[in-house]
Amino acid sequence: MPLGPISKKLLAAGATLATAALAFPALASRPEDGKIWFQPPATPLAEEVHFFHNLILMPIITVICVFVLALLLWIVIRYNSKANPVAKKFSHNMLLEVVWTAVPIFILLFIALFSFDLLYKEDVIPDGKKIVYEGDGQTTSFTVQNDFVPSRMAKRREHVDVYKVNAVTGAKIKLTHGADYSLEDLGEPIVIVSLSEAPRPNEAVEIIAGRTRTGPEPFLDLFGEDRSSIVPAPSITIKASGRQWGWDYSYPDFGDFEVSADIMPKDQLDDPSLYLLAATNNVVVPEGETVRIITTAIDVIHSWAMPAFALKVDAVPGRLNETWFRAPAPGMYYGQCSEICGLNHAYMPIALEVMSREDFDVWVNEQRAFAGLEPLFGAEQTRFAEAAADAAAAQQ
Ligand SMILES: [Cu+2]
Repeated sequence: MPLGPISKKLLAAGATLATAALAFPALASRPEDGKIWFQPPATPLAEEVHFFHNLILMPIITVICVFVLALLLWIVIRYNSKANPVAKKFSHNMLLEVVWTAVPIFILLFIALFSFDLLYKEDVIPDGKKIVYEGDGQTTSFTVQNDFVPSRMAKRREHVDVYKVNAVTGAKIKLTHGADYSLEDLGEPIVIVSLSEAPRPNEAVEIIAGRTRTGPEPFLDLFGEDRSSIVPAPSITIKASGRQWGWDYSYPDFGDFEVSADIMPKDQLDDPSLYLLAATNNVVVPEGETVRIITTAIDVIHSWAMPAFALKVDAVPGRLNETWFRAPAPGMYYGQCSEICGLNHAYMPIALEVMSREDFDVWVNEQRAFAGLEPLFGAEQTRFAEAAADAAAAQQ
């Protein structure tokens, strides 16, 4: 059904509202005094959560509140004992009862469409895989092993993203399905990606296959650009253990060294406004990589929360919960324990530092040294050497 001018206007107003809400004054990724609303979203998934809140939930809640208030006022004015001294005696109205049961069901189903999608994304760890092919100026056809579990196989064109990367500058361009490439054998063990133009020798083709796609997509396919992308599987797992009163982080992929984070005392802070947010140690992750967070607790239930990532996962003794995020731009991101866990609940800050992979490797080596372990990353073992090896392996 084509949209009428009024609904088009409404949608445009909604899109403007969303842009305004998303472009709220740039704050640091931390709570600030006197502010309301969310912290700005730092990850694509957080942007989706904001979209759900700002453009789906808020309008529905507002309409319901205004409607119920109007009904109440109407009844108070029209049917009070002065205005309506003789009340009618009927007690049922079939049509009305069916309507007031059915309408809320449809409203909830509509909300569920969006919210189940988000819940699923936050709960299921991404399993996307990235394959890089060097261009040779001739080859236009590339293959992807579709070796996921059957329910997670690449079956639709949304399950495969293709980029062209300039090997010299590192500039990355997302290619368009149909115009720049076509996909064959989706849902089969090997998917074939055919480019309309062969990548040159100084170019590479990056293919990402997987089912977890995050980031804003055009609203109803009408407004906004498509900034969504498939999320690669986590390259790092961090275990966060809550305890009264702090967090212990261990890095099982890098020798299981542990970092303890307690509250930074007020008199040791350079910036006093960071009191209750800064910790004695930061939990550190590398920029752009997918991080799996596993939470547990050693005494009572705590909750690991990072508002800028729209993440909150309970840390329950004797149990492991997990979630994930894609590390945003380098910087500090602050959260706090978000389950009332006892007397010093307010004194369990979560300070997360995102740094470049090179700095992260140095940090890992330092932490391993503190734990009495050999360095893991040497000059020849950086990410670039690994990436080059991967690319070489993929070519064979
Ligand atoms: Cu706690």
